[in-house]
Amino acid sequence: MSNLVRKFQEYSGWRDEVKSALERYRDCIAAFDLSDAAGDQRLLHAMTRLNEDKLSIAFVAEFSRGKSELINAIFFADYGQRILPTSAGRTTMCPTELLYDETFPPSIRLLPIETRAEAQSTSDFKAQSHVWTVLPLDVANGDGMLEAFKQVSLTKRVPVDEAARYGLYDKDDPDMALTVDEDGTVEISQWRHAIVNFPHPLLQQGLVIVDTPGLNAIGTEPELTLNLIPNAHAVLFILAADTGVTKSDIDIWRNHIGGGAGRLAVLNKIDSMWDELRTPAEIAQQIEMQVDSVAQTLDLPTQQVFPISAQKGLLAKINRDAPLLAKSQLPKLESALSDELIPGKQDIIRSQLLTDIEELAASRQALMASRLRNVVEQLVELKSLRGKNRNILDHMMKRIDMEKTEFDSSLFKLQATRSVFARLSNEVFTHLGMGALKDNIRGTRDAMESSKFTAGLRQAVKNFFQQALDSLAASSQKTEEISEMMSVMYRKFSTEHGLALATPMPFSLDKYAKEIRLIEHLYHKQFGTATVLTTPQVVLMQKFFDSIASRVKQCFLQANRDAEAWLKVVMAPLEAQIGEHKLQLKRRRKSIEKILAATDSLEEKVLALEQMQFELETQRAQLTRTETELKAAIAAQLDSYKAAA
Ligand SMILES: Nc1nc2c(ncn2[C@@H]2O[C@H](COP(=O)(O)OP(=O)(O)OP(=O)(O)O)[C@@H](O)[C@H]2O)c(=O)[nH]1
Ligand SMILES: [Mg+2]
Repeated sequence: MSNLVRKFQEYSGWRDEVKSALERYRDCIAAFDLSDAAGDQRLLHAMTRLNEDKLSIAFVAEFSRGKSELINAIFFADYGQRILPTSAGRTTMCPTELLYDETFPPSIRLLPIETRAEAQSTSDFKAQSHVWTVLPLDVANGDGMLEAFKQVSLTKRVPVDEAARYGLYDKDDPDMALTVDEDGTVEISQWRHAIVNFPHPLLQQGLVIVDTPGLNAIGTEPELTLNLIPNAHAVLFILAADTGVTKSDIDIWRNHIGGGAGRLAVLNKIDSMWDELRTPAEIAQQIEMQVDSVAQTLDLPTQQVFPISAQKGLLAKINRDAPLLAKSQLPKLESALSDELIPGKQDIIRSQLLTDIEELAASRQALMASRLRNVVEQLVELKSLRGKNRNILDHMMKRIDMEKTEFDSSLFKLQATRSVFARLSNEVFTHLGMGALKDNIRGTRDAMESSKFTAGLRQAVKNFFQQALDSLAASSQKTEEISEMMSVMYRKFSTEHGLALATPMPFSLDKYAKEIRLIEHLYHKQFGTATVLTTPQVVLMQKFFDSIASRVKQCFLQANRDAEAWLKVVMAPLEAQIGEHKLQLKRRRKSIEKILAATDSLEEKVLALEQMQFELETQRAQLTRTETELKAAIAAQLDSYKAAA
């Protein structure tokens, strides 16, 4: 088993542990009657986070550098043959995602290239299953699988105009002109995107592999530029020892990858340097020199450039040839990949989970504490009645009634707050709502179409981003007003009626603003600042806008969901404590009534309360224990990284 596979399994194991600890905590909360809408939602959030946790690795390079071969070598050697097609020249023609979604049968889903003529991005099409061609995948049959995978390299010839319409042909590019046949056609990919649903053990555990086509596909497929590559947890950039670093390699590196966390450079095909007439030391030195030169060109430390032979690595794994596998240096890359990928990913999800849990736990503890306090107070009150006469009991009744009147008048004031709350909630959505965004998208498309000049086009896109950010800012202002108002209410009920309320659940739309700024940044990187764009570049820019619009739409949808969920629960702790307090007042009154009517003896009542106090204390201990266990499960280090940490 490779290092990568082992560590990935460890990571999945950690996730499973956290899931069961979370379930135990949820059961404990439910058993002690401590759940409420806000808490349930937090728990669901954390659970979904764990269930949908994906780790994605993208393989990016010019054509024929060995991306697909490397994927075969790292992940699919157990099948005893190549799974992804590889060959000299261009092979992978469309971006290919390998993943496993158990709600579908194993299959290859293919998006026809013709969809590029429409104003929708690949992500938009993902929700429209009828547009995709679905081929079943017989995973038991290796040859059948190989045949199905060949789809990703299918091409077809279309007239130049048609290719131009898809944004795949640039008349002004002399290199492209060379590809036109006598009959005026060019070769284009048959598919725009492929999603392989494949029950491979690692994919089942949430790994997503993205294979990309070389040859400028990155620049023409906005889905890659704006989504799959920037969002990948690790990106492997592949160069080949036999071609060295070419200008187009450097362009891809600079424009789409660059250094940073989870970005690794691979120098593939070192077997082309295994010259029998040289000593191993000489060969090693040559490889080292090439690594140095790659590191310098890419402006990376040499330790971040991995010399390997994907092909020999694959062969060695299939033939169980350990010396050859070591010589291919593939295991070193696999270790580095898992070290880059897994701890970083774990840290991210860990800190998100802790945020979810900290607040939930604090509010559950507060509820438990207020229950206990109520019982203790009641005990003190009753014990103070020992040996007291009827007059004093009457007086106590009056005091409780007075407290109730005061509380009711606070509740009455809360009504007014509720109506302001409803108004502000509506205002959040006038800015954040999908209607406003759709108008913005439509307006931008119209402006782009009618603008004759590059400057006009740029301005339209610029306005689009600005407007989207303004909407977010306006909604944020409203949610801040709501937060402020709720804080005032929380404080009022805490100080005036002794309710155990901390601060309202915080809320922010910042991460969406950040994401939109990132998309804008990627867009700028792609289109630079050239003052004049050629017609094909304009077509491409429109295609990009489709993807931009789709990603911003996703952002807004998520922001809407978050805001709705928050609005639903921000009142919940207050409501829960109000409920508790009302019940408490009622109980106190009733017990004095009973003592007055001599149906209950004071001592019996005291005993019952003492019993209740004991039970609540036991519950609190168990709640704390389950909570500590959950936090420990989240904080646990993976065995492989313990030594390092
Ligand atoms: N000698 C040698 N050949 C390799 C190695 N890795 C890949 N190749 C060969 O290089 C050719 C291209 O490999 P692919 O995996 O198809 O390259 P790719 O980067 O996926 O290329 P596209 O799909 O066209 O973008 C194939 O013939 C591979 O067998 C290697 O380590 N050594
Ligand atoms: Mg390929």
